[in-house]
Amino acid sequence: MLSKRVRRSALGGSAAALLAAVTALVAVGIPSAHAADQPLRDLAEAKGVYMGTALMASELSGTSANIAGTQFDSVTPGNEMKWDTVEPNRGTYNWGPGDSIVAFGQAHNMQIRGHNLVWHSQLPNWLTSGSFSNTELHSIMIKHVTDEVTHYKGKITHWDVVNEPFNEDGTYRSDLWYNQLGVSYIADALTAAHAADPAAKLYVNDYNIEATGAKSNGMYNLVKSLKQQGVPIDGVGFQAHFILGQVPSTFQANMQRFADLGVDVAVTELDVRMQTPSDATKLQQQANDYTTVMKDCLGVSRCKGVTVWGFTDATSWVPSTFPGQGAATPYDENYQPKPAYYAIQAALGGGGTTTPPTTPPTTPPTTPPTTPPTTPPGGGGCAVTYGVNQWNTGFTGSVTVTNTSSAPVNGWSLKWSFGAGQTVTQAWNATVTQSGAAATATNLSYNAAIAAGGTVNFGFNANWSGSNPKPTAFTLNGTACTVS
Ligand code: G2I
Repeated sequence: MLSKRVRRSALGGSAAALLAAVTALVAVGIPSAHAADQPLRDLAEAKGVYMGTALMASELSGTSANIAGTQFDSVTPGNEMKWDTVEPNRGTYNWGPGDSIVAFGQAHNMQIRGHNLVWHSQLPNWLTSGSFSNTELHSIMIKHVTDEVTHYKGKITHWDVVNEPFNEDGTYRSDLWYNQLGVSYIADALTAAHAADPAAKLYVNDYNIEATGAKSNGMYNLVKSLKQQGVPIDGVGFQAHFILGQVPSTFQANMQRFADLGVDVAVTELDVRMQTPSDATKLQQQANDYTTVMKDCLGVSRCKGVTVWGFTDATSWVPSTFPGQGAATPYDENYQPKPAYYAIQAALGGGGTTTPPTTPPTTPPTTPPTTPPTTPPGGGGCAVTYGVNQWNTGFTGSVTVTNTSSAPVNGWSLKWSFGAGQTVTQAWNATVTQSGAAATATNLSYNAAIAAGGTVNFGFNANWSGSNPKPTAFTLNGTACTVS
């Protein structure tokens, strides 16, 4: 209903009508893309689960690092612990990339999911073209598993020990491992991993096992048999690489039947891809899909957490693998949260309730302001909206800066003063520095320009105690802004 109204107005081409429609959206409480948010990780922890993301070593600084460290409490290396990276030559280990993910996770108090030890893909040439005997291949596998798990002993909470062992029909995948070693390679890899780090939770991980069906049955029978043999298996990872609108209705019940075998379950690589470009309807469907997955996990007491396979469309694996598809993650290519982000937040019990209204009260003040606005109407300047979502001793600040002048801004610095000792700890979409009460946000390279009439948004996390008054004055490049 609402989106149709917006579409008609936009097609009509009238700026006034579009503005009215956007105002209507805000007035009915649809969150702006930058509504202040309690981080997903805090919400997840309150529910007893973790909220994770895959990250690549190239994402450990700047905006991606800020968002990942702020919003997620578990990290899975996208590629950095795979065999081709870790052991590019036989017996020679390259720990640097994986270590960088571990260091980031530790610095941000995250759990770390090790991914992965034995897989059919991303294997080094020396291994795939070595023509090893079965006995030698077995010892190569055991040594690799033992050495990698030992290197990360005590640092990895969960290991994907065996990745993607099944065909779609539930038979074992015809790969190097199964073809030469038979199905016992799975038990042997798990046993070696357990010997190297008895505290790590050991998983078998696969895709297209989310719905009940042949492939899921294959995994089910494997887990059942491993448990019966006393093989150390702690969990099953459901990758959950979904297509828009196709989250299987049996997902929760399927996870539950695995849990009933006595193992944990986790959603390990969630994304929901669509034909690009995205539009409001698709993004809403995607949000619904994310909601479903979150609820499915929360509905199974042994579901330990959900990991998204990359949190931003900027670096998702999807477009290069499925040309014409993408937009699969909760943040867009500009690192702005999408409806899917808010869906995860709401499913975890957050959002809305503590967020102040984004629109001013409808009743005007009884007395007109005695001082004129600092910026004359229509004159050059800026407008700032400052939103807060606070809890215990922390809060997320969300700032929108509009360039109300008729000239573009190239490079910006926004200054304000905190009234009660608030201290910024992290920021995204800006660099925020603080000296005593004085805070300064400066642009990052990708959002330095603000067109005339344009806006930028940034956010930060901060500590507070006692009280948390909103700043009352902001300057943009030295010019006072109006504040709401
Ligand atoms: O394919 C999606 C995921 C399915 N489940 C297992 C995951 O490990 C897998 O992750 C993806 C990574 O996200 C991609 O980043 O695995 C792909 C390889 O199977 C990764 O792609 C590779 C590219 O194919 C290489 O060309 C590239 O050099 O990433 C490499 C490093 O950027």
